[in-house]
Amino acid sequence: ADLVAGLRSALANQELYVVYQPLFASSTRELASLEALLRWSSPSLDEVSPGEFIPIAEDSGQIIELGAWVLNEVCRQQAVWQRQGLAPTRVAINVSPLQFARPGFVEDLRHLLGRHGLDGRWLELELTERIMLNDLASIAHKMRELRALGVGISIDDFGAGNTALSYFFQLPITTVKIDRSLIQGLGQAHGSDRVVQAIVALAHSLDLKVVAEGIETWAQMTSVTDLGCERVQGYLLARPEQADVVQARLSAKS
Ligand code: G
Ligand code: G
Ligand code: NA
Ligand code: MN
Repeated sequence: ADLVAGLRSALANQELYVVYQPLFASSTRELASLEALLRWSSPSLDEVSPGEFIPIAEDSGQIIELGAWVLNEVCRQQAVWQRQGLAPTRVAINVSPLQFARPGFVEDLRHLLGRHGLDGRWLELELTERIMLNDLASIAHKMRELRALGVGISIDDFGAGNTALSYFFQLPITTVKIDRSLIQGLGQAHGSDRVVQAIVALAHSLDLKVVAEGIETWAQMTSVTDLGCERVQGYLLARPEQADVVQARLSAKS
């Protein structure tokens, strides 16, 4: 299938939408924030997963347009929810390294926030270690500008790759999301408990919040809570949900 041509018409024909997966406080299980996840419902290809089309969009350069669409869509939705008087809740957005590397990235985001009348503190950007392909000084500069807008910055899929921890901790990040593969290894012989413990200790020494992602069992839930992860996310607790389902959660919270 020609996914590149498909993506081109997806943008034009409104085949893209965003779902939101809740994150919870591990101690109280209260809703803490949301992660926006892109979906593509193609009439000819059915549901194509982002795991499939994001890499293609990165190769073709379409990720810039797609990424801009997601940012706008999330800001629009946030503004709608806030106008309805729902409890303001932060939404995290996955950002491709190519999108983040663009010279106008922060300026564009500033304008977007202004256009939607949204305070930057209701947004968070999720970046992976692939961001390190860029020059560290320029990454740090952009991150400082984002923090000045109130925008949170999390490192996604942390522990999945082999970038030195020390690199990340020179950057003004706010949150570390521990990769699902480490969570799945908890409680097993030669498991990842000590690695998670070390990440949590380092993160807390730098005042960073820790999210355990990919929680699928109560055993994992208990482990990560005991290990000091303050936020949890995963199919056990909630799947990615359509905006109207999330809206009901927000109403219950207000
Ligand atoms: O939602 P799902 O588990 O199928 O996502 C698969 C991958 O696609 C994940 O790595 C996720 O971070 C990524 N992804 C989902 N939505 C977006 C998006 O809006 N932008 C980018 N750059 N990646 C996304
Ligand atoms: O790379 P990133 O962490 O952004 O990937 C997010 C993807 O992980 C989403 O597409 C989401 O559907 C998926 N996901 C969320 N929770 C779970 C879970 O508990 N188990 C698994 N296998 N995938 C999950
Ligand atoms: Na993510
Ligand atoms: Mn992740």
